[in-house]
Amino acid sequence: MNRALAAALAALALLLAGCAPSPDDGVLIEDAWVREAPPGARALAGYLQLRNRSDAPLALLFANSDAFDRIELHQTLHDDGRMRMVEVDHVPLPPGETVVFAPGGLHLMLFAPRAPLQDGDAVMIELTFSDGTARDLRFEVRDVRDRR
Ligand SMILES: [Cu+2]
Repeated sequence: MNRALAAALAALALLLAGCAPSPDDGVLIEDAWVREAPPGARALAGYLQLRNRSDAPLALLFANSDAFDRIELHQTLHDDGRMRMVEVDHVPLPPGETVVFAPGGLHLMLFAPRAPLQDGDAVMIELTFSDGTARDLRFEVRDVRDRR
C-alpha cells in the first residue's frame, strides 16, 4: 500500500472513531474491587487495572464517589523496609500499556465510607481521565483474608 493511501486510511479511521465514540475506546478497565476493612475503618483501598488502548498517552486524574467522603490517588513507597503512602496528582497511562493498582502499590484511597461495606457489597466510583471522559464503575467489595 502506498504511503499516502495508508495515511488517508488512518485519518479516515480516526475520523470514524471520532464520529462514533464508545465508552470503551480509550481505557479498558478490569478487575475493580475494594478491600474489605474492619468495621469503623476510616479508609479503604480500591484496586483495578487500566489498559490504555489508544495511541496517545492518557492519565487518570480523579476519582469520586457518593459512597465516600473523599478519594485520593495513592502510591505505596517502600523505604528501608518501611511502607508509606503518598498522594499522586495523577496516574500516567502510557499508550498500549496496562497500569495495575494492587495491594502494596497504586491504589484509590477511599476516605470515610458513608455506610459499612462488607464482602459481596458493591460501590460505584467515577473515574475521570485526561481526555475529558468520565466512567462510572462498579467496584466489588472483597474480603481477601480468606484467599491467602
Ligand atoms: Cu493510601
